[in-house]
Amino acid sequence: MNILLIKPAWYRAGPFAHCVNVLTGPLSLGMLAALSKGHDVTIIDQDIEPVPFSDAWDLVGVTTPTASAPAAYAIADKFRSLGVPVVLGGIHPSLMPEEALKHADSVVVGEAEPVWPEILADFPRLKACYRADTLVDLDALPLPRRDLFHPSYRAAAVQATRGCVNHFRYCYLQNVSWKGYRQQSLDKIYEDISLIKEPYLFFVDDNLFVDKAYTRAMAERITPLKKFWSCQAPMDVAADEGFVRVLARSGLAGVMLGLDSIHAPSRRSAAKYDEFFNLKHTVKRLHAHGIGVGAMLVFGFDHDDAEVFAKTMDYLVASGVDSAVFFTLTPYPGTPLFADFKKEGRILTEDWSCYNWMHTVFRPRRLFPQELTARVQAMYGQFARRKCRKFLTQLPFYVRMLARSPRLAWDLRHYFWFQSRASTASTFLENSGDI
Ligand code: B12
Repeated sequence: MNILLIKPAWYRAGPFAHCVNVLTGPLSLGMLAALSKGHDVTIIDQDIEPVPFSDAWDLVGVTTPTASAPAAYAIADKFRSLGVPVVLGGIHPSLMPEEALKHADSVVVGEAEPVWPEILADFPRLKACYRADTLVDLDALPLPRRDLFHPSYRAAAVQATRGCVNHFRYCYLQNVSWKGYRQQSLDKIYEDISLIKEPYLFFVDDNLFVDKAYTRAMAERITPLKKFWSCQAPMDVAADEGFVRVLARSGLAGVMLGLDSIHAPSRRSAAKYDEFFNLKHTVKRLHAHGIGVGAMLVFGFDHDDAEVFAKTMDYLVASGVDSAVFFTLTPYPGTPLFADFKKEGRILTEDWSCYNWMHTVFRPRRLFPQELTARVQAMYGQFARRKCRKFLTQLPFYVRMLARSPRLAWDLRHYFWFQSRASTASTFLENSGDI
């Protein structure tokens, strides 16, 4: 069979329009390709190349989270009008299978691995819905077909674990049957990484730090492979200096810390009860080992008012973080947060393309919707300006980074020197007719 797998575009729009390189290839599609032994598979990332619409394909599979669902549906509709059957999968179709089915011949709910072989066997008589009822054993999976990815990606996506133990009210994972936490054996992850040519890895794990003993053993195991890697991390990642040393030795180059909010009532409302570690101390410890630190902040919780922005900025700048991303709280369908807002009549739009953490899609308690969007986007410019002024205080870290690896320091210069996205963001808001 001639199978086409597609990741719809999202990079080319909004505040990320300036991104010249898509960071990593779509791991889900690499996995589907690996499960399609004996078939001809093509993977297309619409951020990099146009979708080859034609009736020459036997089967099309499209992956999508919520924000690119309308784009995925448009692609699916076009192929179906050409008579090519389409299977939709990924986070959004898994959460909204009935909606997705309006645009597909078949929808996969949950992890693809248990059902994809069945789909290929059933073809052309596909069932409307395939549900993965069993949790995938990560060691039983084939290695993803990264060789089918476009060569322009800057880093390779890797996944050591799946699932999570947290219960954040804005995360989709807590209610789904494939939430269960699983680890890949150290042998398997070593084998996977040893075959990767790129020097940089991005761990896409839902939460790589659920079991720190595992993470430590994994880091020790991959150290000889001499890769550089980054990942998202919780606030307590640097609580144990020995752990940080092992991570740095294994090539950890940067972490994005999921702070969410510096405002305790807001963190509590997200059911984020983790102890809020001193950010300055965390940054200092990570920097001492040459590890860059980014912070991820979310605004729009019910306790957030106009003052939280300035307080957050002061806190961030004082902490010495290298970069930061600022998000508008986004109630994804399938989360308790969405259910609550819906019940309260606070959802402003169900145009999923706006569910990208950049728009305000609900009515905040203590801010106007447009005000929340504008204030969040303004944080980028403010952070860049304040950080520039603080540059000299961070010089020792850059020097250490350079000593650790001149190549790493050069390749990550944009990350560490942080480019302002303010101008792009404001153009985006002007053009988007913000809701
Ligand atoms: C890597 C990543 C990114 C990368 C994507 C790189 C790439 N080339 O794909 C980048 C940084 C670009 C990114 C951006 C964003 N992301 Co993101 N990202 C992730 C992350 C960490 C990993 C995704 C991944 O590769 N997983 C590993 C694969 C194997 O799992 P999977 O994708 O779930 O696929 C499995 C199943 O879903 C299914 N499946 C998937 N696709 C298909 C297709 C078919 C046909 C079939 C049959 C089955 C199937 O089978 C797969 C194997 O079991 C996830 C969290 C996570 N751990 O999953 C968040 C996540 C997907 N991102 C999320 C968000 C919110 C965003 C942003 C909106 C945030 C932002 N403003 O920056 C943007 C917008 C993205 C968009 N397309 O619109 C949310 C999505 C929530 C939602 N309801 O949509 C997630 C789930 C994080 C979270 N917990 O909230 N992201």
